[in-house]
Amino acid sequence: MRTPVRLAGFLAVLGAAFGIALGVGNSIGPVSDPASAHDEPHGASHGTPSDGEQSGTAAPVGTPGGLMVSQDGYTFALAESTSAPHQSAPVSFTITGPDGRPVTAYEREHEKRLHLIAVRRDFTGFQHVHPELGTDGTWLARIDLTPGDWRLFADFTPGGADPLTLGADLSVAGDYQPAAPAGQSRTAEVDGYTVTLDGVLVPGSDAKLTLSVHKDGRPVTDLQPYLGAYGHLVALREGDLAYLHVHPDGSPGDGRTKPGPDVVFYAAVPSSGDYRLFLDFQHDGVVRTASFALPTAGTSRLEPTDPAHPTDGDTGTAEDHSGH
Ligand SMILES: [Cu+2]
Repeated sequence: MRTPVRLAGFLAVLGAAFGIALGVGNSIGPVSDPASAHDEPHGASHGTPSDGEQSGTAAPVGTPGGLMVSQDGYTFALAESTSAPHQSAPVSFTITGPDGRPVTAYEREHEKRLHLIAVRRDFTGFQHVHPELGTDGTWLARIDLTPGDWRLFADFTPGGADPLTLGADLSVAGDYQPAAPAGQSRTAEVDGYTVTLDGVLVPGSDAKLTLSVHKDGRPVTDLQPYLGAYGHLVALREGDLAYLHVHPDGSPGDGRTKPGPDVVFYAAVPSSGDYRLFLDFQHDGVVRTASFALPTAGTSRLEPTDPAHPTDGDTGTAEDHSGH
């Protein structure tokens, strides 16, 4: 029996059980009850139409989120497509609906009506903010913008409609040097915290990713819930910034999920390639972001930089890491 198939089947069951299959497509309606939203993360809402039939090798159905500025009649309309570099720069936009008017009714997902992710295209900037909604449907966000090409992702669920992630470009004036590719990076240092990532991304399958938070060499066991979870993970595909919002396995207060040091996610990336991952976590009242670079199993130019994950393995390497 081929391990990847068995593993994929196992994870598919997990994904079905916890609703964590991340993925693509928007076939299933929104989770409208905020109290249950964390127990039914976006897998329920972003799952593929054929979750139950998906094999370990099948590519997810549909188009990943964030690649389009307009989809299903909804359009992410930035007031300005250029900006000066600025700390806490005001960025305003609307989401227009099928009737052409700004949407004013949203479902809450993870305690917020809209999640705005701003990423500089060379991955040197990442912010996850929650803009203010005006009564006329105009959103106002504050983002620290450095010169360069930015991609903004609006992750939201219009009232009575399916969840969407739309993407729009924002050019920030000024000279800049694009950062070189990161190489594989499974350890992040932020504000004295060390966060490690264990797991292997397998295209089209739920892959278990374990993020482990330490501070001063000790495991952090009192992570605080942030937006109803001990961590929020965004994965972006290098090359086109396809957007995947990944959610943790388990939520605070469910009787089985510990507040660290490990936070477990299941992520199904849509293709082979290199991915950047950004983890938001909260401790001592501060939300911090740890960033990682990770190729899919056995495929990437990034992989040789990490001898612990040799390039000659096929997807069978998933077995080596899935048991952690
Ligand atoms: Cu958010």
